[in-house]
Amino acid sequence: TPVDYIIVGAGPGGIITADRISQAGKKVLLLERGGPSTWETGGRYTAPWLEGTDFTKFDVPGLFESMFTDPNAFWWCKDITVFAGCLVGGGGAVNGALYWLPSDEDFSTSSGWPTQWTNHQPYTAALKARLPPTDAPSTDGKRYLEQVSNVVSQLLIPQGYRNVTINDNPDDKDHIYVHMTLSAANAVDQSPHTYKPLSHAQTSSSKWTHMCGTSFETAPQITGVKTNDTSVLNGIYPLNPGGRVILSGGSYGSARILYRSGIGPTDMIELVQGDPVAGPLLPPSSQWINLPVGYNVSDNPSINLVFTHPSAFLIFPSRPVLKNIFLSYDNWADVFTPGPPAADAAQYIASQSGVMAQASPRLNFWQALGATDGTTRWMQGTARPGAASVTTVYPYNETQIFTITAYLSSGIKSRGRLGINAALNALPLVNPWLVDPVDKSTLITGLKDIVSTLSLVPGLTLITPDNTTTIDEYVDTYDPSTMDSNHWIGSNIIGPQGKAVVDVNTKVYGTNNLFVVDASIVPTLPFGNPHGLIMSMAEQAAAKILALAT
Ligand code: 6FA
Ligand code: ABL
Repeated sequence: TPVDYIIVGAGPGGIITADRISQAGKKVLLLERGGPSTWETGGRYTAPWLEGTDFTKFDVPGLFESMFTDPNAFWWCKDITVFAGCLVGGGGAVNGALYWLPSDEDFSTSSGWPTQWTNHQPYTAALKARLPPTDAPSTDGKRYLEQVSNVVSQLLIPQGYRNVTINDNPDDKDHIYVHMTLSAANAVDQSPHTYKPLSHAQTSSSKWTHMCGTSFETAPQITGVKTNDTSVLNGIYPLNPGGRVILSGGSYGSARILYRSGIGPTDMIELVQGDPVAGPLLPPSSQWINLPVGYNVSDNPSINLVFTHPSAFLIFPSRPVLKNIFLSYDNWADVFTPGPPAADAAQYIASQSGVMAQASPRLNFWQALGATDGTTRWMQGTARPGAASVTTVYPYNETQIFTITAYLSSGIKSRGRLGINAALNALPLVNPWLVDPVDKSTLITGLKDIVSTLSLVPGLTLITPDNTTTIDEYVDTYDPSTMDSNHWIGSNIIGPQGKAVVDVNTKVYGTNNLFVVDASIVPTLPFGNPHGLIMSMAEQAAAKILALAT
């Protein structure tokens, strides 16, 4: 049966939008191409040590690093070449859950938002009420595995850094450091799943699994969404008269749906035309809508510094390290299997407290960096025990390594382009990292600042880069594919007609009833990891869409 709204994609953008629109009494269908994730959504995939409990892999924050090491990684979209979550919750179900409420600057006109968006506070307050942040996610209020925090704060304090609770005042962020911050005091509810669109009586027949919104029927007036569902006529889910479609497929996913529907740059639509399945579904070329879908893309460039310190960063101190047998034994490699020591596992299962109640990061910090072109850039640092890779001439002990990831955030000028290839896989076409020379020189300045007080911390050694490589050389030769921060925005940028893809109400230019609400409309990167901003944006977008006359 036809519905008022079809929302395509159940990530942080889609879940919140579906929830708020269904709360307003509209009939909403939420289509998600992936399968379930958390227990509550029907997911059952879990670590052996959690068998018999109600905790899936996607419920337990401490399993985060195993997202990258598990050979059965069904949650990553197989047709997108960068990390993207294809399951209920989208990236929000598989990410590190670092959670920063947006600052006023993040939603300012100087950050590219239309004036009508700058009053974000009521929406951010609604988000905060629904998903309260905490910097002590373990339910017993204690912080675990804090050696990295202690060492890194010794590095930062002499540089003038202060310890604050960032989500109490997101505008105060220069030279601050904060503890690992997640949403919700209950460590299980750390994802946008706490918005439960299905729990509202008004929501009907949401489809959560294995649906794929591919293209629309008859733009500019969309009458339905074509899917791969063979149980409905021609795979088409129809809209009521006056109904609307909202794309929330993520920066890559939503762009691809638009190309497949004849919306975007001609070169991308021509690739669709060449595909034997998708080509015949395109509207005639006279109806294509030429918009800069995939341009204006931004992602934080991130550079890892790896250190050692004689405090052991054993993830599980109660378990002896099997030296010489499996050197990286304690670099999160064992959280999934064999799992934490019995006491830590029991503690988590009984009360969601302890080491497993947090993802790997322990400390975050921010600094404003003046730049030679007059535009201030911000740098975020994230410190965590362990390392994804180490390149060094020094001997080192694997149980004593930790990583600071330095991200360039607000103020970035570099832009790239994303799109599809002939196989219709989505991928970066032009890398967005450090294209602007001042972005690059500013990040280098920031990295040098981080290590400027190294000699003040007894026992602390920078091992990657080592003393055969300067910071400048290290950045110059850094593999761009490992600079990816997974924070893609901008492919369906909001803004004025002629320059942007969506208008002030998130409606796609040239269409009557097609909207986009996900990371792709965000014009510039916020100061921190983006899903807090994306969720506040979805709160605001839902209100704007509902306020539009049909
Ligand atoms: N952001 C943070 O704020 N903090 C973090 O710690 C953090 N960590 C990570 C991280 O560790 C990884 C590995 C990744 C990949 C991202 C991280 N991020 C973090 C970024 C954050 O997760 C993303 O910015 C955020 O999830 C973007 O939200 P969106 O709603 O814009 O998009 P998603 O990709 O999350 O969701 C799209 C959904 O649509 C997916 O469920 C997908 O399966 C579905 N979909 C796509 N195409 C579809 C189609 N054709 N039909 C039906 N469904 C479709
Ligand atoms: C984020 O916002 C980033 O998108 C992730 O890349 C980051 O996690 C999390 N937050 C946590 O800070 C890192 C992992 O810690 C690494 O082990 C992994 O190699 C990397 O993501 C892959 O991008």
